[in-house]
Amino acid sequence: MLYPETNEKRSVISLDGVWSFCLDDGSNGGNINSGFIERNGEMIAVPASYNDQKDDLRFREHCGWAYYSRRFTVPEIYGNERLVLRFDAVTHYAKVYIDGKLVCEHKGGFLPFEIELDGIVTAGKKSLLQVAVNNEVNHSTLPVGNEEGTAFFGSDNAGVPSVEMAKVWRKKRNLPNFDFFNYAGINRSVRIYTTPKDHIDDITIVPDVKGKDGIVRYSVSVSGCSDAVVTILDRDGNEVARASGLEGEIVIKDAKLWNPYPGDPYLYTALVTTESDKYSLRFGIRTVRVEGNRFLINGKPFFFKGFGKHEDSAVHGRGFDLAYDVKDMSLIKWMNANSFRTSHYPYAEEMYDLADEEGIVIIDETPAVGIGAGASQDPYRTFNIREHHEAVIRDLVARDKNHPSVVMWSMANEPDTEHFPLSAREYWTSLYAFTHAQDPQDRPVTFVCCQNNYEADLSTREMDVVCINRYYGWYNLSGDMEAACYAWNIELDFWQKINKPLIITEYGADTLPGFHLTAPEMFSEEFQVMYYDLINREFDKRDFVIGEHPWNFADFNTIQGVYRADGNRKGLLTRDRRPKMAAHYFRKRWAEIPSFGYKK
Ligand code: BDP
Repeated sequence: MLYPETNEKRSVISLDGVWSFCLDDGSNGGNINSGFIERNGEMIAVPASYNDQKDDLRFREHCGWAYYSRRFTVPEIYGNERLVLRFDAVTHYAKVYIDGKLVCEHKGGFLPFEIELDGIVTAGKKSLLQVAVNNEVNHSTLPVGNEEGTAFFGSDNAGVPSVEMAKVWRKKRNLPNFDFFNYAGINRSVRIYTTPKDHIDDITIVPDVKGKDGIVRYSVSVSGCSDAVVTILDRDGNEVARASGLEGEIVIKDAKLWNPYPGDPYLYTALVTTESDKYSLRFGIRTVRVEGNRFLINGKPFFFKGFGKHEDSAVHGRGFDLAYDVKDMSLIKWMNANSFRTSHYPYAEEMYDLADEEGIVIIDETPAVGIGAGASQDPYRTFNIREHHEAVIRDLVARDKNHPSVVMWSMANEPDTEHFPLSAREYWTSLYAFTHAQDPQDRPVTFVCCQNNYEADLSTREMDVVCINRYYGWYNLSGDMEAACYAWNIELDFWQKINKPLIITEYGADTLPGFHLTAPEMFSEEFQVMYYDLINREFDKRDFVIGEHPWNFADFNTIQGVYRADGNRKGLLTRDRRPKMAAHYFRKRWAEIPSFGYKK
């Protein structure tokens, strides 16, 4: 799927701004009741989550439908163009109405969807756009919500079994099976873009390297056009190669490769023109491959220094904020990191563009978090998620396939693979094959595991790279770093025998900025540094540990509960991006660890 672009043939009309908004009172069920919306409408900013824009628990805790509404007019000059309405992300379920007519439904809160406006909107005439948004999470959504009545880290049940408690709750509520706030609404931009009627639908680029040359296999899908010319421009805009045809192979002599930070992330532009349309796509030439227990980028062993992150900031919630994205990129480089995982959902497309530009490597994750955790029945047989999971992977790959920064797909975070190991293995290995088949670049595929009984888990070892989240020294063996390092070594002995590359995708300790101790105990800044320093020394002894991603880049908001004071505090940075001592610790450590060749 192409990102909207303005050029000689196309233009973009932004529908971001202040919309009218109201929460459902349970009576409308996602259907548009214009009287209700008009009576209750109040101002809301788009894009942004609605939860923290108002000073009222009703917005924070809302569960169910909410309605957005605004009017727009497409300028008359676009009368002969194809018009497409694009939502970059609406969380988690959207019903889109134009002039009272339902024109689209979309499930999944983190990927774009589009509506062709031909026959629905007339240029020069005012239209009414209304969006019903549902934020419910359950056993058929990704991320997964709990249906049995237990909130993750929640404290509602005060001694009463939560199943009983659920019966007496008067209010419908979400019980997320994940540890980030269930921010909802129109979280990313809304636009109408124009293209000529005969147009380019999609472009796929598959780069390779042969000796000194770059090889670019491409395909262009079109509607109404019969041919395409692909011109490759270098960074300065000079033509370096050209081909015609809807698919083909282009050789770039003495190509410059896209290299991770602090190397040069060289980007070329593929300028695609047809009889009527034009689109320019930036891409990089690089290879990605797993060999033995190495992760090779451009044939060289790469070491992942970076983070699990979140899209999370004050007021915006999970709403798109370009300034935060630019700032985060700057901080990633400031800490001498080279990578991050889009934990626990696909991020805004603009972030991947920045990563391409800066040479920051991405592990691209779906929103499949919380599958089965704590479930009493086999989730792979009882949850209705497979079809949706495949749709999300298909759309994720279709959106992000051309980004050089994306080097691996993560199908999920922390599913249960321990209690129903055989059906888990069947689910994950078949989804692994499905994901590989979707990707024209055939990047490595994984999911992120967090099973205390890792020997019982039969799925993680089947992935291209073993990714594990572990909290020895925090949730278990709390504060006892000697025992934590011992436990790490027992586990690493196990993974060593599996003989695959391993990335520690999460480890961390909640830390209150400004809380200092001379003898480091939990929650102090000194403890966080000690925790990482002692554990990292153990990782350094193992060649197959090819990456360390402390959890988390920054403090973030989550569901309230006895484990959480003002959110999850495991950030190396505060929520407003100020460094804790551990940020300085990693900045120094990673300055001495090269992106390539750290582990031979
Ligand atoms: C991990 C989860 C992550 C949590 C983290 C924590 O993957 O989403 O925020 O634990 O508890 O298990 O801090």
